[in-house]
Amino acid sequence: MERTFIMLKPDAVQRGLIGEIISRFERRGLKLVGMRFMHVPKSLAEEHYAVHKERPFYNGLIEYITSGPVVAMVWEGPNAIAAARSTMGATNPVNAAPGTIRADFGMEIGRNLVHGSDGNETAAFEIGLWFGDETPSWDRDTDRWILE
Ligand code: IDP
Ligand code: MG
Repeated sequence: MERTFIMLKPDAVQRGLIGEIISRFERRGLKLVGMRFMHVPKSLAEEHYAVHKERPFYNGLIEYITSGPVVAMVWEGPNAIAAARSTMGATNPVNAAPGTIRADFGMEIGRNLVHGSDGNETAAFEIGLWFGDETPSWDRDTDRWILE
């Protein structure tokens, strides 16, 4: 089983798309194991996006992520990282496949609605950073109809 960190960014919250976006992960079969609605302190945003520190878009990215509340989540499933990223679509909405979150709701890379961990190491780092060990395991009764 794999876990991934997913965040609905401030544009998703402001546009009233929380339920719409969460339902896409939920109905696919990923299992929710952590959830927080919160304003992101600047220090947390900077740690989360530390890998992008030297990029020209970094300051704008920190401003964007701290500009309003977000929904931070952890989702679990086999290949959860790749499954979540394919549901999200490419980083730039203009290149995202139709039917993905970023294509269906986004126009520009700087307002792409959702974050998802991009690998095992980043998932572990991000889950620890945002949730510590507060991600409960639970048995889902429908698992046998979703997972072989
Ligand atoms: P990802 O979110 O698909 O993993 P990354 O390359 O890790 O994409 O970039 C992190 C975030 O930084 C993007 O989701 C987007 O919000 C922002 N970003 C990336 N490139 C640009 C850019 O060229 N202009 C503005 N924002 C950008
Ligand atoms: Mg990334």
